[in-house]
Amino acid sequence: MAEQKTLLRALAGETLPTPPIWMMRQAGRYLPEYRATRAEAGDFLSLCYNPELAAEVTLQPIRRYGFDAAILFADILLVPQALGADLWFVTGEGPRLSTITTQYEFETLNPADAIHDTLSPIYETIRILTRDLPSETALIGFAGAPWTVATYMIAGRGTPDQGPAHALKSENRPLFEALLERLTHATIEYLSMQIEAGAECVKLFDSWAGSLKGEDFDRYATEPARQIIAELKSRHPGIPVIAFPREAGEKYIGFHAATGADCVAIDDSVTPEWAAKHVQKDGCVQGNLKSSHMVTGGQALVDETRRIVTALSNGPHIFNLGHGITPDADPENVQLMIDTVRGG
Ligand code: 1CP
Repeated sequence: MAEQKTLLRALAGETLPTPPIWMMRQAGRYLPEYRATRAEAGDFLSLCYNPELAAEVTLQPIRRYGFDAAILFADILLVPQALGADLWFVTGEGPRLSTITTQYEFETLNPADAIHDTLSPIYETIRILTRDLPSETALIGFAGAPWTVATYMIAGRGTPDQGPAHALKSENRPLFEALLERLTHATIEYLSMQIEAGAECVKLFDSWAGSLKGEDFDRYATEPARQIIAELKSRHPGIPVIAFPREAGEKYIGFHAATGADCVAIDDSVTPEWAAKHVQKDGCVQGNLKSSHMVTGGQALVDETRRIVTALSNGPHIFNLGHGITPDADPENVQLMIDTVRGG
């Protein structure tokens, strides 16, 4: 019964004796079996659009570790591609996209509801996973939040300070807002189809939310998340949503209520004690072990894992890292983290 999956119980607000656990980027380059399947696929995007192989890499960390949730293998930048942007990955550097900085370029984009032709293999990956996942493992779908995806579309690449997106926001606010609105609608369409295909929960990654300050945060991080969550919950009553406004700091406070998210994921720049006091009172909290412990391991990993479990034990909690695991992580340290969470 779906209700008995531990991840869904925590999302419904239950305080469990042992928190469910999964890990951002759990299918990834730190795993030799991922590297092998990726080599078989050819390149990263071919892997994302190959439902059999994408399902395979989604399942690999579940087989190896028995995580309580699987996250669909895909990428937040598939949405800009489905909207008509060119997308490619430069080995060792990261993503590159054709840029949207003028009204003319914006008008070349497809309408929000025209994304499904490109994204249909992703929905097929989900259908395979609903068949092949163990019955106790929850399936998480995801998308990037509009602001974060826009930062890549405006700059044409990842940027340390999201400078080009901030520049467009101040120089041509109507165009910037039109782009965010297109992304808000595309994200609703995309996540809605993921839910119809079998995703039991969806997560909204706003990886660069922390660079939005004050009112900008409310307008471009909180408000799009609120719109997306309201529409998803109206189309799919009861669907749980995890929001991750990374590095939101004080803005984590009240984010559940302001957006309707069932769970707020926190990064490692806030302490679990602070989150227990200020954020968990409003609902489930996910996080927040530093990813570097997956590289360094040892007693520090055990101590910090126990500290997080204890600090967040009086309310609903999903154990996770504060951000994605890195390629240089040692797979044995992941096992040590899981054993510590489950074994005390
Ligand atoms: O070389 C490779 O194999 C590609 C590395 C990789 C992987 C494994 C990329 C490129 N994306 C992914 C998968 C991915 N991306 C998942 C799959 C599920 C899982 O977690 O296991 C998810 C949820 C994402 C989400 C994602 N992609 C985010 C949001 C989360 C975060 O990490 O902040 C972002 C910002 C991206 C963009 C992206 N895709 C890939 C890279 C290297 C980046 C970051 C680029 C940059 O800012 O420089």
